Amino acid sequence: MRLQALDLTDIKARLHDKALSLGFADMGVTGTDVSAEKPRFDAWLARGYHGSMGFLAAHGDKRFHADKLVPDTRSVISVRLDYLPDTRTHELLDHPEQAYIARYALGRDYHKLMRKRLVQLARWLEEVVGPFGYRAFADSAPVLERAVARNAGLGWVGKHTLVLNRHAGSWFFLGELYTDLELPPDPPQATQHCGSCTRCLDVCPTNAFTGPWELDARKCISYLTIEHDGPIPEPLRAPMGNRIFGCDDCQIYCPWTKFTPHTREADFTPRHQLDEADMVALFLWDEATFLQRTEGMAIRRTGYENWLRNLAVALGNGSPRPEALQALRRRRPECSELVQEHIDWALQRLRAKTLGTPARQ
Ligand code: B12
Ligand code: SF4
Ligand code: SF4
Repeated sequence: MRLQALDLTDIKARLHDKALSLGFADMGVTGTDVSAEKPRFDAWLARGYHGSMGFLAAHGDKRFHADKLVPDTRSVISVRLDYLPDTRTHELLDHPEQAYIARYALGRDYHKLMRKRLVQLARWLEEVVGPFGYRAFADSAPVLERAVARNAGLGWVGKHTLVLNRHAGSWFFLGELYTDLELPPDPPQATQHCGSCTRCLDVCPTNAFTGPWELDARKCISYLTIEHDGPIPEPLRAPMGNRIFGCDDCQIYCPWTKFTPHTREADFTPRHQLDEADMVALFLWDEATFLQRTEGMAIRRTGYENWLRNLAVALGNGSPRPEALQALRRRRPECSELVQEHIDWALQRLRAKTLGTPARQ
């Protein structure tokens, strides 16, 4: 069907309303070309900042041209979905006996929910314009989601590299619909409102930023606790504190996150009180409990061994309370070599704290 430009402007406005009624916080439209990002992206890869995330180095040029990933794509619809539940954030970081899990991961895994919603949006559009080609993505394909969102006018890329805007901060997920419809594009977000602020760079516990807008992912706690298998480099263990899955510090202390509304998605409500969980209790979960309690959640993807590894580090960063020492000693014999090494590191630190001697980092 050939639609007139005027119709498409009207349809886009109705599509925007529909997106909001489906629970998205905002929607914008952009074209297929993000090749302006290629030199920056390639330089980032060349420095090895992606660590073991080989998927970022794969897929050739598909990331920079939407129509190379999905042939015939003419417009990209970009959406954002607020996820911050009504829970504590920075307050928890001062309680080493409690585990800090990134606030995005406390409820249902967002990937499926986002894609399902995007397909609902596409089906609505199909009812209006007739059959058209589309594909829905949310963190599931070689898409430069942040550059796409900025180009679609949803916000600016902050110095912490996340997309944020003045009404919501950055506590939202991004998703896209690639379509073969030629929808009128929105103006890109031209101004960024970070100004002279550098708070995100200053508060990062592991100093993972090499400068504004550039992150060495290998040092980021999110990478270390979720994406990285194997031992956590020793110098980065102490700064991890009680963060056992992901990290939010660069968002928590950003002045724009003062304006973040709490999510309206019931699916993002924290499960099993994981927003305030006791570290020792989590460490004592056996594998069956881990699998059962994390079913349908992003946390499950890190795997049980990495879960225990992360908890061992966080226990070592806590106080030498008897329950922590006992739990570490009790579980040690049944753990893998990798986890045992992290338990030994933790026990050594806790012993040093008991004796008041400096611990090795
Ligand atoms: C790999 C990845 C990670 C890695 C690397 C992060 C990174 N900064 O690259 C790790 C595991 C560390 C990570 C962590 C997190 N992630 Co992540 N991650 C991704 C993923 C899969 C790819 C990102 C990527 O391509 N990185 C490579 C770098 C080089 O690209 P880039 O930062 O996008 O930058 C490009 C452009 O934006 C542009 N650019 C960037 N800055 C600037 C500045 C200027 C001035 C200009 C002109 C251009 C420009 O140039 C770059 C090169 O092309 C995306 C999903 C996706 N497909 O996009 C989610 C994604 C970025 N992650 C997300 C989230 C929520 C997180 C965490 C908050 C999770 C947590 N709480 O633990 C943290 C935040 C850490 C941080 N400060 O980035 C969300 C971000 C949503 C948002 N509001 O922006 C995404 C979009 C997933 C989603 N669908 O919602 N993540
Ligand atoms: S998520 Fe945490 S570790 Fe990663 S860049 Fe942000 S503050 Fe640093
Ligand atoms: S903390 Fe400051 S520099 Fe960082 S993203 Fe927020 S406003 Fe920008």
